Amino acid sequence: MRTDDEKKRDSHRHDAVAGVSPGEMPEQPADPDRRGFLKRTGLATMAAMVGTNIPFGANMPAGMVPAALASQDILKGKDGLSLLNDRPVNAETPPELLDDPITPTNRHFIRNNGIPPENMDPDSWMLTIDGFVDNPLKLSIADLRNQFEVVTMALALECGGNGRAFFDPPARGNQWTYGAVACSEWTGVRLKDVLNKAGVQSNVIYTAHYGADTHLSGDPNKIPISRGVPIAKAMTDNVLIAFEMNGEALHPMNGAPLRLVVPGWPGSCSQKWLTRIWLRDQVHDGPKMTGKSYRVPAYPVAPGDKVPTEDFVIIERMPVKSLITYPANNTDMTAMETEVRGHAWSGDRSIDKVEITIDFGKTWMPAELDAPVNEGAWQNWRARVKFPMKGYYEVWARATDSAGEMQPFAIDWNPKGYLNNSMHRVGLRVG
Ligand SMILES: Nc1nc2c(c(=O)[nH]1)N[C@H]1C(S)=C(S)[C@@H](COP(=O)(O)O)O[C@H]1N2
Ligand SMILES: [Mo]
Repeated sequence: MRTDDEKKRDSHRHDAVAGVSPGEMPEQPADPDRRGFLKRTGLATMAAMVGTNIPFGANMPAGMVPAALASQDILKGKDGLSLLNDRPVNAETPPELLDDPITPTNRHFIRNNGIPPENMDPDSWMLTIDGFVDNPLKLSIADLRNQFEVVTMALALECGGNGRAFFDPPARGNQWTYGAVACSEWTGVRLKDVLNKAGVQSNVIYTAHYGADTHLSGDPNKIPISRGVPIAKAMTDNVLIAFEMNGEALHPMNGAPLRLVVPGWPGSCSQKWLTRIWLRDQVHDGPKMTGKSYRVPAYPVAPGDKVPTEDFVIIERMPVKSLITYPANNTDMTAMETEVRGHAWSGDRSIDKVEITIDFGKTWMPAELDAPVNEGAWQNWRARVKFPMKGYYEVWARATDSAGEMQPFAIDWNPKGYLNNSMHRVGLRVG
């Protein structure tokens, strides 16, 4: 039995967790071992771990993890990401740290809806393929490697809510700025090949994806997220069931040991900690598929408009967008010229051109643009700019895709703050 005092301290602890209302908090912490460890850890040990004494340590609620340690631990194997939330973990990458043509694992953002599983053992991991298939399959990761062609592709993943922070009126949810996007190199097997082996029946219209992460509430009957895609998308060549990221095992926060990678569509389609793909004869209706989740109004709305739920449609491809990764915003530079570079992408399409301006959009110059290394990868671009005199400049970039769609200057507002593909602006003090 816990004493009242302990209960009070526990509820205090819950109140202190960012982004989760106390009502949503589990009765039991998700990671009892770690909690137990910290409970047994005295103030002195905690002080040693943070590297100095903790003057108000006696006031710390029972079981509280010092925030400085929590983020180090959560962001282990990541470098320079900003933590938006620690329960669930959400972290984005500042644009200037996304400068590499292929995003290293330590710079790949994290977007969790629930609590990652404790067991991520690749040797015992099993993937089930079932529903309307001729031969339901149960495959280990070794089976996937042995029975199907293993491919490596650079694939762009962007959260549907990337850029939400710039909506006005604001939209609730993670306040992503620019960095919930990445293009790492993924190794795995084509989803299409696995589905063909299972034998997709003619009535299948949608996939349904399941992972091993658990609901924030701690309720084992609830799952944090289960999304799917139309079967035609699932059968394209660049949708992978991946077991390696940049030539190594997946990072635990990026879905180890097995995940889907569905490039060009909202990141939420790319189920992490993947355990099951269920083939359905209806549009999937799992958590975060229905209501207003990952949906936008079927028609343009004015900022602040209330839109009835039945007028929302599921987001499919992500819109044309670009990012300036060099120089960083707010750079003081002595030289009167610089290279400007970044990436551009558009779901299921390629980029035709990227243009930049240094005069607030009066004149635009084309950037040099690379072809994608494969379908589904972002495209790298660069330009040389000369500044006519000392002063403050903004570099803006805008991409146009193969269907002729161009990034807008201003946000196309929607109630949940998805799909912000407005131009990226970088401010520089020159000379
Ligand atoms: N099982 C599971 N898969 C998931 C999620 C999740 O919470 N649980 N989040 C999704 C969302 S919303 C995004 S944007 C991507 C993010 O992938 P990343 O964390 O590897 O960057 O994972 C998707 N897959
Ligand atoms: Mo997402």
